[in-house]
Amino acid sequence: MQRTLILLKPDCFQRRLVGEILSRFERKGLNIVAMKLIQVTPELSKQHYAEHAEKPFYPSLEDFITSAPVVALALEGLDAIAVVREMLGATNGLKAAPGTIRGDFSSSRQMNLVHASDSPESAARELDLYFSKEEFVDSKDELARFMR
Ligand code: FUP
Repeated sequence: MQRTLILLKPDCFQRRLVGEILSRFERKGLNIVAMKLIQVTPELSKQHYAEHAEKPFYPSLEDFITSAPVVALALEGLDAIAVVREMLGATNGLKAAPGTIRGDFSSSRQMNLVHASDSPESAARELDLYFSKEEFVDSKDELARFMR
């Protein structure tokens, strides 16, 4: 089992696509093991996007990611990191294949709706950036004992 860090970005929140996109992850069989609504600060953005900090597009990216709330969540499942990246499609919504989240809902390179960790190393780093240990729940079926 793997865990991966997902951000439903400001465009997702403002376009009221949060439910639609969470639903896709749930229907795929991934478990939500942590989730919260937060406002990303410039400091958090710089940590999150450290690898892009010197790129020409970074100032605009920071402006965008801090512009409105995001939903941060952790998904758990078999091969979850690669499975979620497949579900997102290419970074640029204009190039993402139909059927993927970005392919179906985004026509922008910057406003591409969702962030997802791209490797086990970035997942570990990003999960740590957004969640403390206490914020994760056990994904096993706690309701089984209430079935009657
Ligand atoms: P991804 O892993 O698919 O989120 O894409 P990257 O890590 O390459 O880029 C991070 C974010 O920077 C993307 F979500 C969109 C933004 N970006 C731009 O705005 N312009 C670019 O030329 C490349 C990326």
